[in-house]
Amino acid sequence: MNIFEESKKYIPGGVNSPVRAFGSVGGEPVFIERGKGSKIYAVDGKEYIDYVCSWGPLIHGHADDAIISEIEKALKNGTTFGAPTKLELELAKKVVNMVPSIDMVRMVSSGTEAVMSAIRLARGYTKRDKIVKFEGCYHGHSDSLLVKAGSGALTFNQPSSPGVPFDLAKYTLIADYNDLESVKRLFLENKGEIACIIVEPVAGNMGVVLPTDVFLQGLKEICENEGSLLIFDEVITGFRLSPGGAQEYYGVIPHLTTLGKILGGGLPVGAYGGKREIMEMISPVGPVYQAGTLSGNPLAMAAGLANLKKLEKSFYIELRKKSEYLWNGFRENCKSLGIDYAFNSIESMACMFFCSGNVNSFKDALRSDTKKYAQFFHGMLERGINLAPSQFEAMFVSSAHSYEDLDYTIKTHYEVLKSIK
Ligand code: KE4
Repeated sequence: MNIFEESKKYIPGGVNSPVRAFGSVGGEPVFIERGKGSKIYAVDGKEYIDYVCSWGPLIHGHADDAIISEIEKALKNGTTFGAPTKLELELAKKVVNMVPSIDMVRMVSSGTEAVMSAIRLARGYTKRDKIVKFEGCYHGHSDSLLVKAGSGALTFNQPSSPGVPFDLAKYTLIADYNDLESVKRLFLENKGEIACIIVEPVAGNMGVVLPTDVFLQGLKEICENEGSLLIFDEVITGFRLSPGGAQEYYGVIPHLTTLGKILGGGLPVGAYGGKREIMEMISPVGPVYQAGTLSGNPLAMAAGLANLKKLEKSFYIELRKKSEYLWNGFRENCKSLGIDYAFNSIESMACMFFCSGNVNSFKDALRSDTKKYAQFFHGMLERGINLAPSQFEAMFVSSAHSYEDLDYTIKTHYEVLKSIK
């Protein structure tokens, strides 16, 4: 019996997060033994150039020396105390210093926990229950965010998973990404009842979809006019697009921001933060409750600090050069093969959709031929390139990717596209 078969006996689907099971691309997942730099190595020793980067955290690549040594240093003092430490203060100060919207920040242990807490805070602060999210955006698996647009006949939206109470789902309103009119309609229909809008400022869970020039600022203005809070879910874009994430990149400052992934340098960390007046509603200062046994634990704080300390402006200039080199290589390949697949990229994150035309919305993204993507995915994997096992994800470049890696990837991208044309 192979590892995957055995894992399926003890772990649902053999994985601890569904997307890893290769459900949407078919085949069996590769079990990884170790990683270093831009590479990961399977249990059978096979080497892959990795563009999943653990779904975003590893902007410096796998087992970065500086991050490992800071974790080792912290480890010698113990793993967790359940009491405040200086490391938490240092990382909090670093986040406040880097992220424009954040005066105060609370550490948690995942992006889901950060979003769940930020939603509760927005509801507590505004004394309103309804929230607005966008179809195609993913914000982790807390109940209020596992909601999908109800079919026409239904008055209310529906849970997108069993186990989410129908009565809870009706407080989650669904708008269309990049469509301000769809948001305005919801505010008209739910006057004075909406606590917040939560949005991925660059969508990374429907593939990569960029905001239009007016979208983010438009959301901010709606929230300001309606007394609601704008939450940027920057679990992916935070520290990815610039030191201050998408809000610095686009110059639109939300009321609250959720963070994760890069913040933890590869260890479990999430965070939410924002204006002091709002954050002081959080226990023990204010009445909105939130807590966590391992929140701010020293190992994760040490990893996060080591990660963020290397994120100077010059880092992004270098990373952008490498990323654009790869994205241009992909675009050239499509041109010379006479293929007009949509390709969305921003800085070091991108997605190629297996459909023609532009992809500026979730509806556009759904036009993609996911079977073709599956063929492409396996073609690249066979040739030693690890991409997300789903069309509706992003690929990431890290500072550890060499130009040799990028050249090999561009060459292989051409070969695989040609073979499945
Ligand atoms: P976690 O709870 O998985 O740390 O974060 C949830 C989350 C919140 N917000 C955004 C914008 C996110 O992208 C995520 C999680 N991202 C997915 C991949 N797109 C994680 C991979 C997985 O689910 O295994």
